[in-house]
Amino acid sequence: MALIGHRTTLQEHVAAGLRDKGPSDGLGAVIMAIANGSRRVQQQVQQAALADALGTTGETNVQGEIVQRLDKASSDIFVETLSASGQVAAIGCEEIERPVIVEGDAGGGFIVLMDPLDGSSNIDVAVSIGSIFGIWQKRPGETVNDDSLLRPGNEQVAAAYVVYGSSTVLVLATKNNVSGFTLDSGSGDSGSGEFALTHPNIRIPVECPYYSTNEGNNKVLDEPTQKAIALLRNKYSLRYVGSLVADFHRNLLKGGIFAYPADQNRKDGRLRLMYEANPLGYVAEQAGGAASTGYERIMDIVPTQLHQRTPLILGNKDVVEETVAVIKAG
Ligand code: P6P
Repeated sequence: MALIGHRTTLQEHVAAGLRDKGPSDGLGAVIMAIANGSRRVQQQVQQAALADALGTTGETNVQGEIVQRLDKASSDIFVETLSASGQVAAIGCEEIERPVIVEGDAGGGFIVLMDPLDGSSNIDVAVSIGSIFGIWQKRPGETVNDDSLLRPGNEQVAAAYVVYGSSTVLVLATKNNVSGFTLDSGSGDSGSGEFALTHPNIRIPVECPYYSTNEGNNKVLDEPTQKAIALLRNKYSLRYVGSLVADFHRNLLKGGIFAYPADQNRKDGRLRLMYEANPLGYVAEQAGGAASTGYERIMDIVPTQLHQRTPLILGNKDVVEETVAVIKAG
């Protein structure tokens, strides 16, 4: 039996929440395109896990092909669903070097930057992975080109991520609202295939039990950053699965801070500004949290390259601010 029962669906939430929002009217279609794509990606992620079991026969081409295919397959799925929405003018994607410009009148008023499958290397150890989306509104009358995608995060109109874990949860952030929807995939035909509202009005908790960072990098951090991480280590419990969406989702719901600072080997940090830090920074801020490079607000960065990287300190606002203060103090 479908588990939806009386729960609000994503479709209903979007229809009610975005109705008569003027230029955002098409935003609902963009969000549903993300939802429809993530339903298909979730199925592929499950199959990949099964294929990986087959892969234990040592046929690395199956496992390698599946994972490689899965990154590209996820990208293809979301490019397809977003383009078909009729509301997207251009798409930037971690898997695609150049922006996808949706030609002709098929293109709409929105620009989407995405990491279609972040952390796919974790599939073969069954660790949660995710998809991340930042959504901007095309400038009025603009004919989009590659530079149209280089917008600061503070101009986003919405952001979303999907975590493919013990359940599949789509978290949607619009102005002053962050809500989570769980996919009722069921088994076989039993699931409704709908995303049901399970986490209404998410606010990142004031308490901060967790910090998430790769402690293996500590030796290559500069001294001020080492000092900041030491303070986190002394105060909080370490929770780090090495999958950005999973680490962020736990911290968003339970309270916590995620830190991937720059280091000697990664002068600009490891994570990507446009389709990781900006969207998750938007979600964090709309839920009462914060996102910083350690020196400035992530969403104030004026991007120069589609795939540029950034240090990222993300989560509970007070703890982000304390951490930034220690780094800045030198
Ligand atoms: P490290 C996954 O490959 C990823 O891009 C993020 O999801 C994750 O937060 C980070 O890299 C983990 O990096 O260096 O700790 O393995």
